[in-house]
Amino acid sequence: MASWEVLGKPANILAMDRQSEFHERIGGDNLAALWVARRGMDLTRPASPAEPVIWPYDEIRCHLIEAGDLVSAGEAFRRVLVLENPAFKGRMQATNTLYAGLQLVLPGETAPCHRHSQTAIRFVIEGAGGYTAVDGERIPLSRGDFVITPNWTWHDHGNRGDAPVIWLDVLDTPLVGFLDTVFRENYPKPLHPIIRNEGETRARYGAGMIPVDFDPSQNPLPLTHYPYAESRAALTAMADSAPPDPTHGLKMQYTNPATGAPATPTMAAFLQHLPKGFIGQSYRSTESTVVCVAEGRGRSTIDGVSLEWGPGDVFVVPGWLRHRHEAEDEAVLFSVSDRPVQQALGLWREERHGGGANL
Ligand code: GTQ
Repeated sequence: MASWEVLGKPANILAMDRQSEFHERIGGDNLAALWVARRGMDLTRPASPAEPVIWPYDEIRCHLIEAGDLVSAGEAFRRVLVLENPAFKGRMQATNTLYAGLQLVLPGETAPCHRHSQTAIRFVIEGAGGYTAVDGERIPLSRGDFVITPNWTWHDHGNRGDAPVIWLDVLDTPLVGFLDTVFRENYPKPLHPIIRNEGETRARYGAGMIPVDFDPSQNPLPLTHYPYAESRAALTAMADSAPPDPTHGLKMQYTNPATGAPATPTMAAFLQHLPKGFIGQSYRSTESTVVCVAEGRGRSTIDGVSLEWGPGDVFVVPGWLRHRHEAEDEAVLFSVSDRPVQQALGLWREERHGGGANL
């Protein structure tokens, strides 16, 4: 550069030129200048790139049934339509930490056995006669049932009924991937042999008792099946006996019966009752959440975006965005979030705002 050009520039522009030249040059040595890299960033609060987004069940179901014509569960391994947040196009993420998908198993089909280091949560949206087999025990699935596939357990699925079975899968895949801890293995045969009676695990761990010498370190997630009939009956009884929380309605967390901890180490699951006509107060917390509508119709407003929902719809509430729920009819929401990870690390925060319409 000729010296008169340099001399013709104001001093601050010159300094900027030198800084960016410096920044570029040190980049070659795998270095970055913190004061340049952070320029203009708001570091005072989380800013999730995830968008509030809804997948209407009628639409996804249509595509899923079409997929049922195109590919068998055996061929596909898992016949799943992935719910991809537009903010994470091509990355199979509903939120920064959670994967979500809708899985279809047709009558008579089975989906082959495998295991992986991700934990899976399933919530049954439609159909009877479906089952998942976890480490050789078949768990029969009805609508609204919540079932866990703990990480590194063998699992295959099937449908013994005469109608399609559809459920929501939520896995901690993005988180486990971020930590570079992904392992996966196929079982040498299509199905794991049945080595336990149906209902055995629920009998042992689901009746408010625990074997006398139970050691949680040997069996960190003893209970894997939470039938809707029981969870819904509990919500009904409580909703009849106590006023709803102004923000959440009546929100209950599924727990590990042996420890009282959240349902899984990485993902918490919740069932929430909103009375007819409920208008929730606005709220935010740092966790990111996938919600599936079990019953009723209503609307959630998330960071000013209004999402109308009905049965089977799935939507995302990204972390730290103000939101509130409104129920037209009596409604029940099932949801999964990454709260246990944030709480274990001392990072979880929440903020209540008060006022029904202050978004
Ligand atoms: O059912 O095992 O949606 O492994 C994604 C990965 C379901 C499953 C998914 C999986 C499964």
